[in-house]
Amino acid sequence: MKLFYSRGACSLAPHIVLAELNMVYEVEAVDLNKKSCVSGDFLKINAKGSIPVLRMENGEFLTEGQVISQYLADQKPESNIYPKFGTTERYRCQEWMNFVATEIHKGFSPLFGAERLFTTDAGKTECKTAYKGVLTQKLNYLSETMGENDFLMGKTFTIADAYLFTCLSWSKHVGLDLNQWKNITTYMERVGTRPAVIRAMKEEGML
Ligand SMILES: N[C@@H](CCC(=O)N[C@@H](CS)C(=O)NCC(=O)O)C(=O)O
Repeated sequence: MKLFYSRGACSLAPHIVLAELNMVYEVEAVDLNKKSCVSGDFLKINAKGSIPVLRMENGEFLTEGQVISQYLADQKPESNIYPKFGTTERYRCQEWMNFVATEIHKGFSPLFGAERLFTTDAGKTECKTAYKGVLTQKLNYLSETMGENDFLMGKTFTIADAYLFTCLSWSKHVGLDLNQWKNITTYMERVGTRPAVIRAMKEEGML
């Protein structure tokens, strides 16, 4: 299997999942500005132009990070990284995955995109301030709900944690100080010291 990624981007989440599952995999970096990679024109791999993309064992390409992580976890159901089919926990995990995708991941997007989307400095600043406010509300909710739990699902690390950790690691790039949420900073340290997380970050040249 091969994961197409961009350093530190949302593709880090399935990368962490690959490492957590100790799968045999390769990674290939994508230049998102040029839409190119060593394999050639990235748009031929994913016409949507976005990472992550997984080339599965059968040679097909699978896109959408949430789905890639679920697919990978289902290759090793004994791993506990994603609750078993038919359990309520599985839907709780999907509930977190969807929250991270739509509220946290896409909550960060305007903070990165403001430079491109707005022409005036005032517009850029207003956009960033507004979206930092929205993200702050989501993180208030997250901090209160997680409490002092080790992980989103309680005691067990799941694919939702790989995704949340990835998105929250962007805070430093957009001037959002996580120190205002002690539960979240402790969580980031806990997840950030997992061997598989360190491995994936090293493979992306982040450490
Ligand atoms: N719907 C996709 C979105 C992934 C996404 O937002 N990827 C970003 C990086 S974090 C990207 O590739 N941006 C470049 C682009 O879309 O041109 C998913 O959930 O996997």
